[in-house]
Amino acid sequence: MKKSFGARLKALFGIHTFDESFFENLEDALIEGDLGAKTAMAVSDEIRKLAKSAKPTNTRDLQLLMKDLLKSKVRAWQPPVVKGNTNVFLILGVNGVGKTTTIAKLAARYKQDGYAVMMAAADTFRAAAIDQLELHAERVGCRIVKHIQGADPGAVIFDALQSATAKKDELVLADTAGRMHNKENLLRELQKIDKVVKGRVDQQYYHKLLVIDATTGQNGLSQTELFNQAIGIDALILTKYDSAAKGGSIVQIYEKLHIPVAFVGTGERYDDIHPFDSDEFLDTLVGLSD
Ligand SMILES: Nc1nc2c(ncn2[C@@H]2O[C@H](COP(=O)(O)OP(=O)(O)O)[C@@H](O)[C@H]2O)c(=O)[nH]1
Ligand SMILES: [Mg+2]
Repeated sequence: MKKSFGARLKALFGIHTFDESFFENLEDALIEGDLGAKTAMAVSDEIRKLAKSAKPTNTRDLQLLMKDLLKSKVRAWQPPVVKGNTNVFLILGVNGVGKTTTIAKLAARYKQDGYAVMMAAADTFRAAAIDQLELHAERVGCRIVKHIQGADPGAVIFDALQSATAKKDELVLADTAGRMHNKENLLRELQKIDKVVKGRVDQQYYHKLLVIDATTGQNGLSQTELFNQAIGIDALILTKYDSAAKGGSIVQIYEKLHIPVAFVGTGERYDDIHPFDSDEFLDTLVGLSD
């Protein structure tokens, strides 16, 4: 299991004073924490400077310093869901990151909060994907609009939005494919879906949420760049945060693309989803809370 960043810091501090090798090791620890080489270097450089003036004398001081430094590099933001309107969350991400599971969790959460929720099965690539979503809709007790496998996802979304308007659903959670015969096909398909939604839903009620898996580390950035370039991403959902991985990739994503984090997934149960809390996230990342 990957040692937590905080544990590494503590170990580091035990061996070294703030000498060159300390900062080199710190940089390595940051890279292993998925902050990315560039961010890791910038952070360790800043800490080098700060350490000169602030003179931390123990690990906790250093952790607090680091937290302070990282504060401007993460942002929490939850998309608003406006009652009495049809709001749309388009849930995006590569295969296996947890899109369908996240939709089930969000459906349960917003239903509990009193919203009329509906699911749209626009991952038509595999029949199993539609069945999986339908099972969740039954369990959560919400409506679902689906077509058959291989159907045009844009048409599924079109029908879903029409039905949502007619039945006064307030939140449409749209599942999408994470894999197709090739990447270009997938991105083109997502652009088509995006156009369909934009044509029917006002921008303030439409949010594109990219799911990234905390355990895939650095890939989070390249995935976000890809989807963001294709259709624009409003916020991230970080899944599998219950694993050993602490999701440092969201720091480099925010640094590079200024995309905030909306929710964090912490398991497979319906209530294992939480609004992202940047303070809590940073405490865990630098090891202040373990
Ligand atoms: N531990 C854990 N597993 C998750 C989480 N979110 C999703 N999963 C699991 O990840 C796997 C893929 O999820 P799925 O929703 O089918 O991914 P999709 O391909 O993006 O739709 C499933 O086994 C889920 O149970 C999470 O927050 N924590
Ligand atoms: Mg799925």
